[in-house]
Amino acid sequence: MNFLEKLKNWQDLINQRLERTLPASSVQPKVLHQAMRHSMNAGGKRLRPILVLAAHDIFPNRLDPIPAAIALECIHTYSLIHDDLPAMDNSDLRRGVPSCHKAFDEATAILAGDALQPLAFEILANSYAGDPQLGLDLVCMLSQTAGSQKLVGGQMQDLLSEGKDPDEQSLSYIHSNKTAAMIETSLQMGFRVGREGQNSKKLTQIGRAGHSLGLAFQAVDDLLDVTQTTEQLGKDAHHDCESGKITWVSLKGESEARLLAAQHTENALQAVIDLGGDCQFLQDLIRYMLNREF
Ligand code: GRG
Repeated sequence: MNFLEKLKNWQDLINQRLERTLPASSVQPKVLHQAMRHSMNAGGKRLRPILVLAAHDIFPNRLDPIPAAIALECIHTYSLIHDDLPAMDNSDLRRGVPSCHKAFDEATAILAGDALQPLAFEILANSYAGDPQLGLDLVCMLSQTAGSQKLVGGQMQDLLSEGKDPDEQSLSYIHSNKTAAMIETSLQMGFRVGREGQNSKKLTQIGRAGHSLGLAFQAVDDLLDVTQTTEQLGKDAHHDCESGKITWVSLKGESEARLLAAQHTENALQAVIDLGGDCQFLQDLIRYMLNREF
């Protein structure tokens, strides 16, 4: 199977498992479950769950990495729903469809995001109950990454920096915590489920790869915001510059941002190769993420 076929297979697998895991739209309160499903099923790229599967695949074992992958997607999707709210980024479009508060209303969107968070931890606790230490480690990894010093902290600093003169230190903090932390944790959680998961040196090493990949991902995201159309992105294009956000492009310009994306990608690739194991798919995925168009 070539890279694109395997990628598509995994996306389908993740979507099927998400379908089975999310409460049905017919369960009370129906509107809440419809809102959760609206955002979850709107066609995200599923990059973070695929990174979980790719990291598990380096030293695979018989344990199932998909619950860890789905838990990450729940946290990621909640963060997108809340990010789109008028009090935050105020975006009307997400994943090619009206954002959750536009399709429903603000209160429902807040609650849909809220409900996806405990769901992530319930999935981990239930699915890895047979190996309690693994379950606890995964819960710790994901809760730290979703918390006030990573995802939420990065988002706070992003809001605080809006309209201010761009400065490199704030930008690094925002990108490291708002974006790279979730990508780093995706790789670490997938790796933790796998055969070498208790090797702390390798776990740190794959975290390094994830950090570099996350910074590359954000530099590409900043570039796509200025080079692509709203139709191509499935979310509002030119949103960053219009809302006065600091990005690599506003700070350094397009060609420097491109260089940065390539350098971080190279660092991620090297860190992955140094792990040993079968990392071909992950290497292909890292290159694919550099060249993505949406
Ligand atoms: C509300 C706590 C909280 C955090 C919000 C996700 C987020 C943090 C903000 C969205 C804006 C943004 C530029 C975030 C950086 C990470 C990023 C590019 C997210 C979008 O990820 P993709 O492109 O989205 O993987 P899909 O829809 O494909 O899953």
